[in-house]
Amino acid sequence: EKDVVLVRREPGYVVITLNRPDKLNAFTVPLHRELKAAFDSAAADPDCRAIALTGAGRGFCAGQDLKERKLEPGKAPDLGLSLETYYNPLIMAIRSAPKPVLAAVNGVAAGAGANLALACDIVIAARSARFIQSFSRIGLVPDAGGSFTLPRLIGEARARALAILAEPVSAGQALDWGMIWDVVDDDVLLSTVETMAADLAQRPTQSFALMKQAFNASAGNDLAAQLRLEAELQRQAGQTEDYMIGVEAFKAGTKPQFKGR
Ligand code: T3D
Repeated sequence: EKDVVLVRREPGYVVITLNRPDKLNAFTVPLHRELKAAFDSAAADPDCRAIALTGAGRGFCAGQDLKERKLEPGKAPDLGLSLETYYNPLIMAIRSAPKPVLAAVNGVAAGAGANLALACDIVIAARSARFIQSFSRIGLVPDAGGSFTLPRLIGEARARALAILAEPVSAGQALDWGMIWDVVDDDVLLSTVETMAADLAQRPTQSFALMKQAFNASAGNDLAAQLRLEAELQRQAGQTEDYMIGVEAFKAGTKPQFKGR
């Protein structure tokens, strides 16, 4: 298979497309490798100030490619190793990328594919998309951060039931539950997300990088620790060029021309 991940550079942002449409963009080792490389390069590129993630064809991502798992009696594969090697570093990279990551969920998002989307900062789904915590259908547990993100996004009751029942959640239901940011008609999904990415690319990227640190840490902090962290991050934000630009523009009544630093 060739080009299982496509990268399109646009002014200010990058669109990364999972590209195994016939397999609903299920994860194979080559897909993992190409995706991580594409993501890391976009995350490190100062000219890229937002990253959009989407899928080719009718699916967003169907999670692990189950046909890649050759099962022999008495020789279980080490799935923990698969998570440690591929899934966990990818999720950490999305969460720690110093810029907003947008998921354009164009169709079904199942298993690790659903949780890949939920790890992103802003999730916009096509009306026809659905999210499935399909793990229990094959005897597994939620991974790719799902047991972390889901209860925080939609609460324990819904998170636990979704994981146990493995029932699909429509884009509309996901929106009602606060699992995602927005739902749009299928034909305008990518243009909507790209318009947002282009807009974010004009905004103060450092403030996004720092606030991601704050949100990432808040799950494990008590209030006092989080307030200390906010003070530290605000100290850093206050030293950026964009803070000066923002305040000066406010005082002058003009539109700020942020530089992303
Ligand atoms: O192993 C580890 O490393 C541990 C990590 C695990 C992480 C995980 O993600 S575990 C969960 C794995 N994913 C699933 O269990 C989902 C499996 N797929 C489905 O349940 C269904 O395909 C969907 C509900 C996602 C979509 O259903 P539908 O009816 O719209 O499409 P389909 O006909 O089932 O799929 C279309 C094609 O994609 C089909 O191929 P074919 O027959 O046309 O050649 C199907 O086999 C293929 N496909 C879909 N999902 C996967 C897949 N092939 C391999 N692996 C898949 N996960």
